[in-house]
Amino acid sequence: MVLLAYLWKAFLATTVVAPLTSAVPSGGHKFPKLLDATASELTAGLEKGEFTSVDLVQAYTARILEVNSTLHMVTELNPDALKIAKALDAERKTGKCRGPLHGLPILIKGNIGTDDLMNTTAGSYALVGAKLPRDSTVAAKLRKAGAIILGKSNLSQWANFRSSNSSNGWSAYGGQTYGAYYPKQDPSGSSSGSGVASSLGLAVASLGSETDGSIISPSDVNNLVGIKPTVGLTSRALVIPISEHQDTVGPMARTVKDAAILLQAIAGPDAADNYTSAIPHKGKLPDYLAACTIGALKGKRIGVPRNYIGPQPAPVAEAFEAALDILREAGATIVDNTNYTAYAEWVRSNAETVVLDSDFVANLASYLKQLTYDPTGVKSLADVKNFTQSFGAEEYPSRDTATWDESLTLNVTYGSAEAWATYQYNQYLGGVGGILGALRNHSLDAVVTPSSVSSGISAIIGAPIVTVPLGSYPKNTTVEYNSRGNLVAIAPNLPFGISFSGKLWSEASLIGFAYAFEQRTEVRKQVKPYLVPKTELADVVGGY
Ligand SMILES: *[C@@H]1O[C@H](CO)[C@@H](O)[C@H](O)[C@H]1NC(C)=O
Ligand SMILES: *[C@@H]1O[C@H](CO)[C@@H](O)[C@H](O)[C@H]1NC(C)=O
Ligand SMILES: *[C@@H]1O[C@H](CO)[C@@H](O)[C@H](O)[C@H]1NC(C)=O
Ligand SMILES: *[C@@H]1O[C@H](CO)[C@@H](O)[C@H](O)[C@H]1NC(C)=O
Ligand SMILES: *[C@@H]1O[C@H](CO)[C@@H](O)[C@H](O)[C@H]1NC(C)=O
Ligand SMILES: *[C@@H]1O[C@H](CO)[C@@H](O)[C@H](O)[C@H]1NC(C)=O
Ligand SMILES: *[C@@H]1O[C@H](CO)[C@@H](O)[C@H](O)[C@H]1NC(C)=O
Ligand SMILES: *[C@@H]1O[C@H](CO)[C@@H](O)[C@H](O)[C@H]1NC(C)=O
Ligand SMILES: *[C@@H]1O[C@H](CO)[C@@H](O)[C@H](O)[C@H]1NC(C)=O
Ligand SMILES: CC(=O)N[C@H]1CO[C@H](CO)[C@@H](O)[C@@H]1O
Repeated sequence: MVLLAYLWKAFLATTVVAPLTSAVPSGGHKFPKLLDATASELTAGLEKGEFTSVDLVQAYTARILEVNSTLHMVTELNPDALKIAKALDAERKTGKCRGPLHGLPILIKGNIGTDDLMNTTAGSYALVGAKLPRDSTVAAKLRKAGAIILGKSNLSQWANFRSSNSSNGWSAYGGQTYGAYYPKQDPSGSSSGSGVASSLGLAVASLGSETDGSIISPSDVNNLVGIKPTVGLTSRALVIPISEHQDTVGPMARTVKDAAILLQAIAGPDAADNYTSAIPHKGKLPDYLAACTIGALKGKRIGVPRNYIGPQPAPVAEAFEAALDILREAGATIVDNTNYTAYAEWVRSNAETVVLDSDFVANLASYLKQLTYDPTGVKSLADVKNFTQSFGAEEYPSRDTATWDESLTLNVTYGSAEAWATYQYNQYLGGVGGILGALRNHSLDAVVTPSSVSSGISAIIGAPIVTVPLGSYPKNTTVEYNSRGNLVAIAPNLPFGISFSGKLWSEASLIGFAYAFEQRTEVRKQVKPYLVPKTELADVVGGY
């Protein structure tokens, strides 16, 4: 193990990751560095009285304001954050601690509803000023766990369900988000701001949402751990939807343990989202933090679906093969070529598009119906489309509404027999013919893939994925742009990750595997952003 771990680090240092810069400064610095600070380090400081939650809010706010004008990752700060921090500090003083998130600032994606001074817009001016009857369930759970909702992060508008020629991380309301590992980096999406903010230490961690790739992909390119939970593990009540069959809310954090803590806080049954009634064991959750053990991979069978992975860029392919050796070294059996038998059919299929299109029309209308105040009067997708096409800042037609045009002309109605048959076809493509078939036929505990390809097959069956940093592009990489030509899609230093994917409700196992891999490789700390905010706790403690 020592030898392989050593080789791995040498491999990263020479070929994949930018060379190690000087180590974290030592000597008398008692505050954790905010770029990498973990929930448990910050909690230890809070408990010892070295700093307060008010200090944390001040420091993170200053960091956000340092970089937001360049990266546009946060659209709104919570005007109540300091007040909430004060109350939680006071509570801690009386000896009450709500748990591992008590007094820790968290950012949430701009489609996650809050009943407070912040707007819930999905990045659209159609929803600025709209009021909700209450917090979304996940936001309410965060508050109950003692987290401070520090602000709303920018996103690909409508969670990337509007346009065929927009760009990742752009919304009319929040502007264009950029990643921090290369100037004008494509932040991926749609949880773009959550990814950039978490990665730069602008909060302890963040929440994103995923329909197909929107947590995993921005975690992949922003050097983060992302958990895409099983659909139904976390409530979607009062989260601006795309599809009830595929949407899920999950954490984006710098370490597997922090992601596990956040998942624990937001998961669980909710009467307002009946998909959560499918959580096994009568809704009793596993202990996700306890699942983080160094021996988690021992004796496990991990598959490699080569046809699904397909050809990869050389640096990713090399790092991925080296990662398989790390997994073997950690005690896992790698089962190669656990291919998906329905792969070619899946590639040809448009069943996912049909499900999302028909869900969106109905699910958006039910979301809008719940608003207690709706200043633009939008009630339906047709209204939202009309608003978007006539409101200048929405940049129509430069950014078109092709996805909606398709949803509105599709004649497969939500709830119809045809919609159900299409959904069932997806259950075959991703099930017997896809990841579930491979898991069963080869007696696997999980499959691994590069994170750039992990989302699709799991998305259509609502299955979970955990991504963890794997490496970054080498110095001699040629810069490539996205299709709109406004973002850098490939460049030196851009991070990429590896994903563990499993059957429904297997989060605890996947978290364990990701942790066992993370602890042996520690890639996150070796890949450095080009732009880092300078404010640290030392700058704010006692300074107000
Ligand atoms: C961040 O920048 C965006 C784009 O300029 C802006 O819309 C937003 O208000 C800024 N957020 C904060 C918190 O300053
Ligand atoms: C929410 O939107 C309203 C209306 O534009 C604006 O006045 C308010 O400042 C926004 N809230 C925050 C926290 O930015
Ligand atoms: C689930 O909830 C939706 C909306 O609240 C409702 O229309 C539907 O009938 C419920 N389904 C079940 C199986 O309870
Ligand atoms: C799996 O897929 C890969 C890549 O397409 C192919 O080279 C390999 O032969 C396949 N193996 C099996 C067992 O199907
Ligand atoms: C479309 O929007 C315009 C301007 O906002 C409004 O005048 C018109 O009535 C709307 N049309 C429909 C069909 O909603
Ligand atoms: C996006 O697509 C629309 C509709 O086809 C087109 O009018 C517009 O010019 C396109 N935008 C860009 C930047 O190419
Ligand atoms: C949808 O439209 C197609 C062609 O226009 C037609 O063949 C099909 O029967 C329609 N389906 C439904 C459910 O109306
Ligand atoms: C799993 O085995 C079943 C039964 O033999 C087969 O139909 C299916 O294609 C297999 N799926 C995968 C992904 O191997
Ligand atoms: C970058 O350098 C590596 C190792 O020297 C080499 O294998 C690779 O071909 C180079 N890539 C480019 C794009 O020049
Ligand atoms: C609310 C707000 O400040 N919106 C800004 C979002 O970003 C765009 C483009 O940068 C600005 O034009 C908006 O004013």
